[in-house]
Amino acid sequence: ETAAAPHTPCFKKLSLTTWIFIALVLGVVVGFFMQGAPDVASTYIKPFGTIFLNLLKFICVPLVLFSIICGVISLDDARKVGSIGGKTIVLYLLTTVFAVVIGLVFANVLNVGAGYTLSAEELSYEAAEAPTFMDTLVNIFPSNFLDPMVQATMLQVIVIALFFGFGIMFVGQKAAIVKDFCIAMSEVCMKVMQGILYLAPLGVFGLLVPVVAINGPDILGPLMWLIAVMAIACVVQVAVVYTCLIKFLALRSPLKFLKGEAPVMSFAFASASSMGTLPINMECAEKMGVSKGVTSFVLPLGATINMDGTSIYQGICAVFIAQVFGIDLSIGAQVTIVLTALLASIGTAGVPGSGMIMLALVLGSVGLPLEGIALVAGVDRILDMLRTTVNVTGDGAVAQVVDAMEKRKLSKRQPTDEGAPKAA
Ligand code: DAS
Repeated sequence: ETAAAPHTPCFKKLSLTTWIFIALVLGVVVGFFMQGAPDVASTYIKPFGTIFLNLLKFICVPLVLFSIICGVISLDDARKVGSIGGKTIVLYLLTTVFAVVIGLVFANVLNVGAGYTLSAEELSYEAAEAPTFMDTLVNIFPSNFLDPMVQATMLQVIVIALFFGFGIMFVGQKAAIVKDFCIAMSEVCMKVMQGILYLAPLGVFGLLVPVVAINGPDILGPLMWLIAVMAIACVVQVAVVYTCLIKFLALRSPLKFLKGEAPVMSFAFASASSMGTLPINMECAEKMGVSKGVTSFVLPLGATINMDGTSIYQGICAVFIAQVFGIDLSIGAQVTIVLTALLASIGTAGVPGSGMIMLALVLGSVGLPLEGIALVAGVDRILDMLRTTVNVTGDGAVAQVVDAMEKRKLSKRQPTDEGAPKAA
């Protein structure tokens, strides 16, 4: 007699995504019914959201520090693989800059958060004078090693991570123990972050209920519009930036690429995890003719440091939060967002929810209130599915370009058959 399979309670079968969606719906419903008692929502429910936000802020510094150090160390292979590495890094940086700019342009042009200002109670945040670009440039560089960690001055934490990452890389073998420590710590921080993200349903519920109870369900309108603007910007990034890359640099068919990349995009959308999608991205790239040498370097590196969708998300959410809090973002501040989102994308882990953690970094860099994360946390999973899809598609597009360039270079070096010297 076959042993009865152990009964798994249905709630254990639900994925984190499902739990977050349940928390989202419950948060809206409970918030709706608590409009008559917003103080109760703020006193007894909001703390659970605050705890979740505090945990995100707590893990942000070590996660950014060690994942950027590891991101830089992984470039060491780029140095070793020579031209493939150089092309890959330049293309990744370029697509990320395009992504942030597209995010900012659409956020401003489509007024992602305008028409809605949070009630006075929510404006606990005093709009600090947005720093000028030059101030930001000077303030990027730390004058102390520990203070940026303690104060979570994220741009300075990133600069420290970049300096130490390159330091470890150039010291080489003598720094092997430091390199191993940083790689281990990056893994530990990612595991801690994943643990924190298991609290996301509770956090989303705790954040959303008081927002809906105090502001009424019409806050949902701007959140739906936020998702729509994000989706539009993501489609533009894929349909314009990646299509141009494939057509004009890889000299290949964009439609053929998108067809071959469809399984990758679907899995990324469902899983919201670049790391989880990496094996499928590598398999599809090879099926589309990309050489193993290129896929085995370009795609793992991309899943680690190339997050174009996340960069779009950072730009759009920063403008959304600024507009909802009635804060004008100067051009200097928006340029700072481009820089920070670019650097943050290197430190964003390819796992669900990591972009929201990095949003704290971007908001902090231009003096925006981190409480704004409470607004977008409720729909973050939907935004994450969109941004992860773009992240992996960008990796796949760059792999096509690097592969095509390498093959063109090789064919120029090897005389063609008719020109080849006759075999002896
Ligand atoms: N979900 C992350 C990824 O896997 C991206 C993010 O959270 O921004 O790429």
